[in-house]
Amino acid sequence: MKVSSIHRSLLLALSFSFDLVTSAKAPLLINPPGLAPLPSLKQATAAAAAAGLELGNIQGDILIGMKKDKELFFFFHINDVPTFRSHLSADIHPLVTDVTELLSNDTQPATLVNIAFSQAGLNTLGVTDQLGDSLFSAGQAAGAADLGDGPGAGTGNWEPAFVTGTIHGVLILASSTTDNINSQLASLQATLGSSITESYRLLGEARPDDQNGHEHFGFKDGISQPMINGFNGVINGVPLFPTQSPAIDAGHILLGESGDRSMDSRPPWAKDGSFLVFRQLKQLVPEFDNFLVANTPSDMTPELLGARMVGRWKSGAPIFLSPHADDPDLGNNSTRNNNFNYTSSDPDFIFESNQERCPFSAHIRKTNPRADFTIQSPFPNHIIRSGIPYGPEVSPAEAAAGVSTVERGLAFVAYQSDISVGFHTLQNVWANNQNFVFGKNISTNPGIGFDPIIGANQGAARNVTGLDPSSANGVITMLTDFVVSRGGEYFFSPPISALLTPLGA
Ligand code: N7H
Repeated sequence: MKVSSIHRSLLLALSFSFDLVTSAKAPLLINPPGLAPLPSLKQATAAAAAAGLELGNIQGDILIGMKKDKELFFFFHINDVPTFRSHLSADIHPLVTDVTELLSNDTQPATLVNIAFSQAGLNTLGVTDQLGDSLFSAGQAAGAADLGDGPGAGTGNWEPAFVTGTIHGVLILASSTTDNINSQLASLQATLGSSITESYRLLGEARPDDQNGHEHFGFKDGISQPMINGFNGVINGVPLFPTQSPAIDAGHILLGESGDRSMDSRPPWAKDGSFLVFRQLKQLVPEFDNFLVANTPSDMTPELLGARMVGRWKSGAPIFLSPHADDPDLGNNSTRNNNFNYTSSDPDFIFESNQERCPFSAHIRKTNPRADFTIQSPFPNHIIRSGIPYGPEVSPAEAAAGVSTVERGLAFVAYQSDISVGFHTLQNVWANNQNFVFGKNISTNPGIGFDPIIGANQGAARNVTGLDPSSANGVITMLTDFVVSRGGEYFFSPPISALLTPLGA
């Protein structure tokens, strides 16, 4: 065992024995009913052994998903490279939380610590190896207009810190309390001193009470995630969670693993890292609610219109399985709420044209077309979503006026091994492209419109079809975006070993 591994194991054992003599601590992760299941530590260990995956070298946030309670994104700029590199090895490396630690309350730290670097950050650290992803290398601001962000060159609504390309890295701190996060951050800042400066920070918080696990429009989020071989996918030919999305090879998310399309061009030290797409997506909640009321066709309710825009009811129940009314039992049941692929055994159901159960443009169908997508099967365009809501609840005054006066939204995080195949295809090629049609629908449905939730047209109007089940070709024109990009950055979340070499010193 390497010295660094002994150090990490010792810390883990100490924190574990400390837990034994103190009262039960609050779990680090939330677990609202209906969210994508995590494996037990035993299941994950068996899956990893079968697939040859080293879960202890993978940063925890990559495979955990949208189950954080409080989460701080602390963006930083490196001023003093030698000092930062030595602290990265000596002080940050032992703290970084791996996947296995998060799978049991006994081994979870009080605060998850993960770290990732932009291309500018890797350049600053003197790491010259190319990771093999041109979007990562260019940085997110360079492609803002391409993502549909607007106005103008794309960065008009962006948070200034994201525009300049001077963010070198992000520390991700997550816990059950903001006090824990603040004390972990204070300790890290005391250690790192002036070797870094803060560029920007965003605090995410799971919503309270019955909205726990729901994003700000009110829909349960984090339900559908790809199952990963070597973690929660297929073990020795048997799916661990057979009613979930089909399992994909770990290399769709992790560099250098089976399924990574650019496996041969990755530097060896980057194996088991993942590209982290961060986006601060502002949500105009009272405006969205008003839009639903004002635009509901006479044969629908605002709730149904909203559900058809998303593809799920607020409870998480998929409209494809429950097309006429919400079904909270279905929404809460993770063995049923993701068990569909838009096909049906009903002989009257014409798959190529039927939008009665779910519009082709619905957000979850645009971003994961399931059996619609026959051009390539299985298709490789998958991401693990690990974001969290940010900003306060809508106040009674905002709801009454129908106008947002404070910012709230989704701190969107997506992990994948290829940004172009993952996030960028979902946003640019599918959500923003009103003429994109999936394999099964090519002949009958040219031009299904934008994704009504995240489809973006640089602030200009967006047409959406299929929202009214009785008029599939009817067009609803959306003059306002209810999700507005405030920018972001592309990062690389390295394997934990790389924090020693080549990133540390
Ligand atoms: Fe989306 N929403 O509340 O409407 N998303 N999303 N997303 N999203 C999903 O299945 C939402 C965004 C995906 O496998 C649900 O977890 C909001 C971006 C994918 O069936 C809900 C924002 C991208 C899925 C939302 C936002 C994606 C998904 C259903 C921004 C990628 C899984 C719950 C503020 C570019 C699809 C669930 C599947 C699901 C919402 C952003 C992608 C409720 C409000 C930017 C792949």
